[in-house]
Amino acid sequence: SRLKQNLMEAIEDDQFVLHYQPRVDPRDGRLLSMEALLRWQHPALGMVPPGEFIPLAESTGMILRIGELVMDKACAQVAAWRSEGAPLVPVSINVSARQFQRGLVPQQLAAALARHGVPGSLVEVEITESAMMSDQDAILAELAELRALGIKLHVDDFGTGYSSLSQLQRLRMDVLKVDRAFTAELGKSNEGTVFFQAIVSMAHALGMGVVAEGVETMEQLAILRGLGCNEVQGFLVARPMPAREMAQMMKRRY
Ligand code: G
Ligand code: G
Ligand code: MN
Ligand code: NA
Repeated sequence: SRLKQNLMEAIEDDQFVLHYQPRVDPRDGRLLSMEALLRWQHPALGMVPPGEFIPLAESTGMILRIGELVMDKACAQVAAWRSEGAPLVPVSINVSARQFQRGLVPQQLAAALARHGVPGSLVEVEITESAMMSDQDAILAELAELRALGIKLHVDDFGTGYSSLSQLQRLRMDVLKVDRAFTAELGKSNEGTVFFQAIVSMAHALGMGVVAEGVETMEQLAILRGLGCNEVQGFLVARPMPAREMAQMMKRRY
């Protein structure tokens, strides 16, 4: 297809860039970490959002090469920020089920960290809840290897799959990123808040942190602060932004 051809050119011509979205402490707005989000800057089509090309990249296997590029770009950026003297916070990258199925994630990421002289403690990996449940044994070994590199593990889109918190604890996941559908319910209904509260208290009891995704209103933020949610991410704080803007935010710390 045309899109597939374009995607192959994008890999060759390095048309991918990462944008970064901050995660802050809901108590004081302090910058704690950030998520790297892939963007495709096509010379004619402009900015193509990931929703329009990740599915094709996955079905064609191109996600394996693109995923490697993402790891390299994220580590290169951390190294660049470091040399500028910006106060660093961890950067999380998204890794899809298809990438984990190949079994190359730990060695690819270890290579990217080494190439750029970046410690594993500055990189985190997000894996969707559904991806983790599909092939537990194979993924378990890879997650253990990532952990050995000092990399923290986040469950992305938590609440949309069928995992139990005890399974996730067994997999030694560090952080639950609660899907934005649940954040959207905060303040609308009592059940929405109660649901979130139950997740936070169980996650904390099991030693996991909680990130709320898709925080868009002051009311959601206030509720999340009250529930003891560890980090918030969403348009209320900032949209995903280019590395240059992110550097300014890092220097301000807010
Ligand atoms: O940035 P945006 O909201 O448009 O991202 C849409 C989806 O694409 C999100 O679910 C996100 O997890 C996914 N995505 C963004 N960047 C990457 C990436 O680098 N690799 C993979 N596998 N998925 C990504
Ligand atoms: O699935 P994942 O969590 O990786 O998705 C991240 C995506 O969510 C990014 O593409 C980002 O643009 C989008 N996003 C981030 N903050 C918000 C928000 O507050 N509201 C909505 N609707 N989308 C958001
Ligand atoms: Mn994510
Ligand atoms: Na998510």
